[in-house]
Amino acid sequence: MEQGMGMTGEGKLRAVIFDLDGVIVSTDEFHYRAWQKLADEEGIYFDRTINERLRGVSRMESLAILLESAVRDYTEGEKLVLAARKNGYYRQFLDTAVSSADILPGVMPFLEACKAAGIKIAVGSSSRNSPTILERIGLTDYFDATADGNDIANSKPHPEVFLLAAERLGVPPGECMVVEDAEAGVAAAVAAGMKCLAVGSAAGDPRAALSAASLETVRWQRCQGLFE
Ligand code: B16
Ligand code: MG
Repeated sequence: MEQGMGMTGEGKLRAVIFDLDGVIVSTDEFHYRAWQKLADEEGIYFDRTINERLRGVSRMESLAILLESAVRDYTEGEKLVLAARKNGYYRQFLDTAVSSADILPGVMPFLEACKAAGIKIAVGSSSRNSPTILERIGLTDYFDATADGNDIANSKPHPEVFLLAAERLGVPPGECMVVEDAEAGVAAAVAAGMKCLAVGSAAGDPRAALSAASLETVRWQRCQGLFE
């Protein structure tokens, strides 16, 4: 069940910015498997609990978290090689295992309802693989704007990717809502001056204006209510 905090907003809801991995598509599982494979090969302890800290943060920052459990130091050059290896494993999953069947439950009806209501939609993702993922799931050109890891200098929890998405939509931050599955993403949304709907792993985050297990149980009208 969705739970709201009844926060008062500054304007109308005019745009929704969606995180990609873990919100629109279940690629978060493939990130996990790729990091786990790398960690196993390197003899570094890694598990799903540590993996939760990687949600929404950049590739190199994710590697730094993984290397906290390493028994030796890695040079900057070695780190770049490890990150490239992990990305290679991840891209194998993208190329062979990801399709529109991996779009998460409730996503397409929610997106369609936003479009029908005249609410603009964008993607705001830390991932540099975002264009490939959108192509794999058949949603290239579906959104009014996209901003991703290729466009920004600062990854979530910095607000840059959401502010850029809002700018590309031409909508002020106070009239945008972000949908996120990561702690870092909820923090980024709040730092951008946007309300946040937390789903999946982030559901229940006290900084979010609304939480739900998935988009399946949320109607956009409920989100609009946060802005009235
Ligand atoms: P890449 P999001 C994030 O995407 C993932 O949640 C995070 O696990 C990943 O490390 C990051 O993208 C960078 O991804 O290695 O593909 O550039 O959740 O912001 O859509
Ligand atoms: Mg995510």
